[in-house]
Amino acid sequence: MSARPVIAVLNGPNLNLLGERDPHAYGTVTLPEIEKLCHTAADRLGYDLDFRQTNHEGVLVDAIHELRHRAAGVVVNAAALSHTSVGLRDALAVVDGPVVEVHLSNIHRREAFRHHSYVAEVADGIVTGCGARGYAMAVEHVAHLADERIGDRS
Ligand code: DHK
Repeated sequence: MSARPVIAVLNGPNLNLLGERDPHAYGTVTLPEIEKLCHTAADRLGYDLDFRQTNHEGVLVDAIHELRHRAAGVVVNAAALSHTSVGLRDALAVVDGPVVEVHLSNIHRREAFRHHSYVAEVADGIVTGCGARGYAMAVEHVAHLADERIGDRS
């Protein structure tokens, strides 16, 4: 078992199609490439990475339950579920560590139905519109918040 704390990065529906899906909105970077960016950021900050993607709301809720005590921090791009899922919001509300929401696109510059996020109501921070780099920024910020909570480990 790893001695290093874990940052979880959770991805919701359709994000497995990054690279081919609406590149104007989401860019051309694929999810495996985003995982590498997150891994590099987490590793540099002394964290292991648990990176997941699912197209199923219940699977995402189960993953959050599983990680709620184990993860030092959670980064989440719930994708379309951000705008619809109270269940996901309620699951994130019981996570012990900090939660940072990330979106590739700037959800506030898009259709009105994307402007509200249930996840935002329980997030400690939000990165939106910074593309794939936003994931690395979110990992960095959640690590910073986790470090503050568990005492600076340096
Ligand atoms: C990804 C999605 O799939 C959309 O449903 C969200 C988000 C925005 C993103 O920008 O990463 O509205």
